[in-house]
Amino acid sequence: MQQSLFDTGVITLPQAELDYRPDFLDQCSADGLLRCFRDSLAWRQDHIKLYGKVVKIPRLQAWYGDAGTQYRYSGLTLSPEHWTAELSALKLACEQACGQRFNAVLANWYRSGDDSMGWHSDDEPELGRNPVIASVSLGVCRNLDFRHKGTGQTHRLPLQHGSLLIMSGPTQSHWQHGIAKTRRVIGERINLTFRYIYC
Ligand SMILES: O=C(O)CCC(=O)C(=O)O
Repeated sequence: MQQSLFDTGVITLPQAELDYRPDFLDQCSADGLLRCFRDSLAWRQDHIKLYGKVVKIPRLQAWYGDAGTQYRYSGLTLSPEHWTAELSALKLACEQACGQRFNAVLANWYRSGDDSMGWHSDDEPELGRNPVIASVSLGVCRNLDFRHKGTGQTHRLPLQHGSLLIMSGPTQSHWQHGIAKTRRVIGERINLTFRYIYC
């Protein structure tokens, strides 16, 4: 796995557009938002069917958005909770950073190194072609791994507390991404991916 500990700004990978901003939020705001989201979002333990068996997804998640935005994956459909003041403010900051409107956010809470997210692309039809995804990370640093769908090339990007990663252009068509389990990490992490859902 190719790894750069110091990726910042535009990350050059073939058929991807990635812009990583480690200092998007200052320490104090990032600490406050981590506490606020952990304590106040409508966290749910969802289940999916995997090889015919119903299993817990290995993290908690929450879906917020405008009326009518739904999140569908692996046979699961989430209806949106109403925006909170803190989520709306963070959405606005992401919109300003990306020059793009968002109308929904998926929040994931990785309670420890045992929680993870499997390889996938954010390529559901309701995201449209070449979606812009703004990904804010809070809490312990976890590695986001990328794998090219054609060549198998990989890249590892550690996502720091308070950082913003913007994925855009053809990234979702050509790459998968995921968060592997780790024995190293004991702390928690919350990630928020702001999206625009066509509904
Ligand atoms: O936790 C992360 O950084 C990844 C989240 C993600 O892949 C997603 O929400 O689709």
